[in-house]
Amino acid sequence: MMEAVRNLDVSIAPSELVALYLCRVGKVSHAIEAFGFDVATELVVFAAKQLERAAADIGQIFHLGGADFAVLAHSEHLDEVAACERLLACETEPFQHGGASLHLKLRIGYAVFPRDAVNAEELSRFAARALTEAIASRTQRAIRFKPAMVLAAINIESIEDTIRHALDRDWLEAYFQPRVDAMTGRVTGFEALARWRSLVLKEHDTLELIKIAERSMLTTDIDTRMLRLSLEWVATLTRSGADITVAVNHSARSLQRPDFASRLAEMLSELAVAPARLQLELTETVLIEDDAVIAENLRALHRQGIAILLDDFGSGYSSLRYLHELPIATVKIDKSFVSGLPAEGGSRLIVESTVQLCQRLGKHTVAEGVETDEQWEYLRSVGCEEVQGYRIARPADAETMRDLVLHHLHAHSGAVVLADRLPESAAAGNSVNQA
Ligand code: G
Ligand code: MN
Repeated sequence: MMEAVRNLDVSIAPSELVALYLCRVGKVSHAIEAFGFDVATELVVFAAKQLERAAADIGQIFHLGGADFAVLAHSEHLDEVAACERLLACETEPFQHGGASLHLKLRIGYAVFPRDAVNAEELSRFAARALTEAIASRTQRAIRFKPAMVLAAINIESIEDTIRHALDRDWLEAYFQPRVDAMTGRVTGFEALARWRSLVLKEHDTLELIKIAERSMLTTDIDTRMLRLSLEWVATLTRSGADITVAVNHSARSLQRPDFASRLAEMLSELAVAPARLQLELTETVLIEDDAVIAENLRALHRQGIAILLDDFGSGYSSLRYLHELPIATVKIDKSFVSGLPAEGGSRLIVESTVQLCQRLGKHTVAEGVETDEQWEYLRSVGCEEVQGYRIARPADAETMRDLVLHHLHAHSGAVVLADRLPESAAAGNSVNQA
């Protein structure tokens, strides 16, 4: 029978060409659940025999434990693709048990010395990394290691550390970007956007960082920090007489905390900010989590008078049922639909039907990523109530945006009107087309 794992402590001569194939037999846990441990063990033994036969003219085979096997091939003339095919061919013969037959499901990750790895230790680590990819893949059953796989893995951990470090040092900054009434240019609210002072983090795409932070619950810390910065900002401006609101992005993770709404209420009273000054932006993923705690938190926020904006609408799995059932005041149409306006027929169709749907559901619509006059005018003509984007104002740091607000503040009404930013036709008093 094959050797055990400790013998896989391979020594490689520098001149050699060595391939290490790690092979996982799938469906073993399925077999345990369906037939019990004994049958699952039989399945593994069956797979071992099949693999041993297939590996005979490829190299040495080892059982690594559980459902994992390794084939080590020392050869000058190695065809890795053919070797994988031969191993995968074991799937054709089914495992028989009491009249039921089960086809093996194999996944292979492999790496080659010296092209992929510089020593034996790297070779086994990198092959294992490739196996993880193969197990996750829907389309490929055998995957060769690529350097990008470890780069991604290393980065994720060091990025998590960097985010923690940056939070500890107050390197998270809130930028603000206004949304305005599409007709009048009156500021309807600001969106708070996270920006990092850390040079390393600046290199990374914000969305990518949030995804990484989401894996480790760091998003809740980021959300809380952004919330505080935003409320402090809005409190200062409110004291100067500005009638404004601020919308803070929140991840599903934050909304999953049962005490979320009560902690939020505490922060509002601590900073003396009226709940109506705060809005929360949530992405569709928050809704598709279909989580009772999230739904309850959303209702509690609604009762407190905090409006919910649904972000990036249309970019993911828009669930119309939740849009209808949950207290969502405003829908933000994703900028990917705005960028093609007004020329692109598909975008027009989506934007117009979203606006109509929202009107019938009694919700406001905001278009994000508005960069041109044409986009703005088109959106206005189809009844989209608010616009946000570079055309109106780029996101800016707290101080810059505060100055802009104070500059455009109507002292007696508290309204902030960016009339000087309206498209020419609107500023000249041309009124809306009938949609
Ligand atoms: O997903 P969300 O809507 O929160 O994304 C906001 C992001 O979009 C921010 O990073 C912001 O800087 C960016 N953004 C804001 N306005 C525009 C715009 O007009 N065009 C583009 N391309 N990006 C924008
Ligand atoms: Mn947003």
